Amino acid sequence: EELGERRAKAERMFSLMDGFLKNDPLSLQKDILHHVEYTVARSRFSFDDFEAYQALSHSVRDRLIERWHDTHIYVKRTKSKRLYFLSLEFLMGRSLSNSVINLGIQDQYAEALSQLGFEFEVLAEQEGDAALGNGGLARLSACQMDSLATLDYPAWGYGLRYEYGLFRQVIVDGFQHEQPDYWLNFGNPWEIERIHVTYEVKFYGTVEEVDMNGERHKVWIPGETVEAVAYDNPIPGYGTRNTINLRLWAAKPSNQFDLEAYNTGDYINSVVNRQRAETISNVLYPDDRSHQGKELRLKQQYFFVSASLQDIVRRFKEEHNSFDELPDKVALHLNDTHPSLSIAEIMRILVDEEHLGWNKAWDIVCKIFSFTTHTVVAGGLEKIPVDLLGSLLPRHLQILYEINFNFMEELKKRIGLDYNRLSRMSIVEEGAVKNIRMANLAIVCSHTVNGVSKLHLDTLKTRTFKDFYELWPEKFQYKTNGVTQRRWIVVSNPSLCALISKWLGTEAWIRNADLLAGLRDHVDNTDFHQEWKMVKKVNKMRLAEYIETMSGLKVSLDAMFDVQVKRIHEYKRQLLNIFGIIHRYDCLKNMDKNDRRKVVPRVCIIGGKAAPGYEIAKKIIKLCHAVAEKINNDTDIGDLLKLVFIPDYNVSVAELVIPGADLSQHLSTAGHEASGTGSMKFLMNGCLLLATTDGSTVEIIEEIGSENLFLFGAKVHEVAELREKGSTLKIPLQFARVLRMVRDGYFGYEDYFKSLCDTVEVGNDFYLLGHDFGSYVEAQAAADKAFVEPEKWIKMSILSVAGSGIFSSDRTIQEYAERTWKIDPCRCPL
Ligand code: F58
Repeated sequence: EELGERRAKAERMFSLMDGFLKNDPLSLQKDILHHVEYTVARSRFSFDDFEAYQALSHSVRDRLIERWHDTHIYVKRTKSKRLYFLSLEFLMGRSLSNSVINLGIQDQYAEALSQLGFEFEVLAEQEGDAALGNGGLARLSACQMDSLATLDYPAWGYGLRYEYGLFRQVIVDGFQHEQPDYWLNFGNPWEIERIHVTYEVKFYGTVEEVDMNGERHKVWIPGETVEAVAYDNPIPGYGTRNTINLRLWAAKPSNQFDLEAYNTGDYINSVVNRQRAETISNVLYPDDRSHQGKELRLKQQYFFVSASLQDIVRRFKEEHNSFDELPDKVALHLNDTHPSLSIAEIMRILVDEEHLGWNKAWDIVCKIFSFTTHTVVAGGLEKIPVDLLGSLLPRHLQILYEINFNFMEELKKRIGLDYNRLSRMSIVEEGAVKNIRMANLAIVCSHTVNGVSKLHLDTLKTRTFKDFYELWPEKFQYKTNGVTQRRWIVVSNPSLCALISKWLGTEAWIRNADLLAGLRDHVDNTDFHQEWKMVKKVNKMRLAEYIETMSGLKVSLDAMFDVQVKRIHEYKRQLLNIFGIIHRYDCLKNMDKNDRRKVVPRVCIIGGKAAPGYEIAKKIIKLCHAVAEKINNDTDIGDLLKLVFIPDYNVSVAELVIPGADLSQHLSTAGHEASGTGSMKFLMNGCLLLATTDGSTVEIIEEIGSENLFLFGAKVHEVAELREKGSTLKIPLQFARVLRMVRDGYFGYEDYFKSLCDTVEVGNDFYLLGHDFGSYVEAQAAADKAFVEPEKWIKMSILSVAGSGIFSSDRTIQEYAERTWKIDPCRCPL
């Protein structure tokens, strides 16, 4: 009887639903107008571009939700093993164009809008960036989510919904200033607030032992409770119905009242205190190096970990009866050490709440975690002071001590009483301040430890994690990073996308980037060359217009557009670039008219943010402006050399800058960039690279051949020895001359630049700018030479794109899925 009633109800619901939403232009128009009137609450007869964008994105969101529901139901029904990708940072950028393209309805939307008197591209510009991350690591997470969805993997991302994303960079008089990025000001149509998906997250308090059914159990009596609310962000795959979820947590005051405060009449204070809870997810830490020892940061980490694991365990228990099945059904990935508290938290859940024995719980936990590190230097690894951790998470500290005790016992059996090594490998660092070493924890518990490039894995094995590699060589792997061609070609470079599809005779490369290799067949075709050249020109025009609107500077399209965009960091050596530009300027000034005619004109473009507390990085930005001021106003030089700093570099700016670049620079001192992903985006856009043999460049060379890029600088194996030589190292005269110009105030601000100059002075030049300068200038000269042979340049450019297929994040994700997570695709049927 009950079944009959349920069936009748279901039939009625289906009859009320008009199937799926329709995607023909007329239906899209109706939907957009519906949202103008009822969601945005404007009159359908009068709405502006921003309101049109809002209505448009709501109509896209409706379509995402349909697929997202279907995917979720399907994965649940098939009981597939799921991957949970835990990351404190996701740099998603804009969503509109990407979603519409992945849904495969961009043409229909463009037509629908044009009939309403709007242009899709103009509306897309209305969207702000979701900048919930710092740099490479965070953008990598975003690319990987796109690939997980596209490849039909049953995966969810988990992260934090910061109310303030990465700061906006404003330049005043050449100095960087930071402004808050309150990105939710105008609403966020891409998220779905789940007011009923909430979990309590606890902090502080004490641990007590109690008797339960004749056994002793540890019970954590927390001192503060905060509520985590889920916000879901559908991530559509391309060429598939699969749409996965990125669940971001926001902190809200808990519903548990502080009764005492209320009863004693301290109502106002108690409400104010509750409000403090929200600060946990308020702001992204803007440091791309470390934020060690900060309580709020630790709170963020645990808040995120606790909410995510409660959610994951709840879902698991709904579908399965025994935790023995956990390793077959769940893979947890630690994107860097930031989510490593998950290890202690899941042990706490299994032992304290689910009452599994310690050994059984540990056995399960060691089968579910994998870990990727994005750092090179051991000094950059995350540590948490024991005192801080013990006060915020007393039970977790006990668990960490127990994990470490067991590990140390096992280690002694394996390596004997080598106390130096034992102390290096211990999860607890002894010393004046005791610390928990998060990387050691992650390695001990993970079944796989991943580097992000081939070279990076070598570094991990021989330096950063040498002790661990010798103990567990089988755990260590590398998965070279990748970027999604959907965002970095299809969305951001539509003309190149069309050209590639035309010459390959297929769009299949958008799902299978290996097919880009087919472009090699046309590398000598002059018609192809002509079209290739036109595409670059269109993109350069777009970039030139942007530069002019932003800075008022007119740049010549005949010049080589030479770009370095990334976070500002000493090891990334933007200073080497600026010194190179000063040298070029100096040479030009000393040339006669005839020689000047032979010079290749350049527009040098630099962009990137400096961490707010990173003084030297901020000075590099100022130097760039000071040099630009001098050069750009020198009428004697004219179009032969221009220098532009692009402020507030973010994903959207990257989408504009990268397609317009002729040459891009990747100058890290060898051995310092774990991988680098910017280079891959430039490569895919047919921009030639000028680079050191570092990070993933090693593999780029393998793919395209060293003759198709401009290499320079010390090799990884030479760096240590060069550093030892210190002040006896031979430095080119040109370098000394440029340094002197800056020191002597040729660009002004000599006092301000003094400490910056000191960092590269002979004997103090840790990143070896002086040593590498000579070969850098030669590589630049080689680039100039190639640029004046357009045929040659275009061939190199085509071969760059043709060799970029392996740097698709689809390949990275497939490797992770097969070798690490052991998950299978689960394609939602139409
Ligand atoms: C970057 N790391 C690496 N960290 O520097 C880069 O070589 C690599 O390509 C990329 O990861 C992806 O693997 C990076 O971006 C951060 O931003 C951290 C944020 C949190 C604090 C510590 C640095």
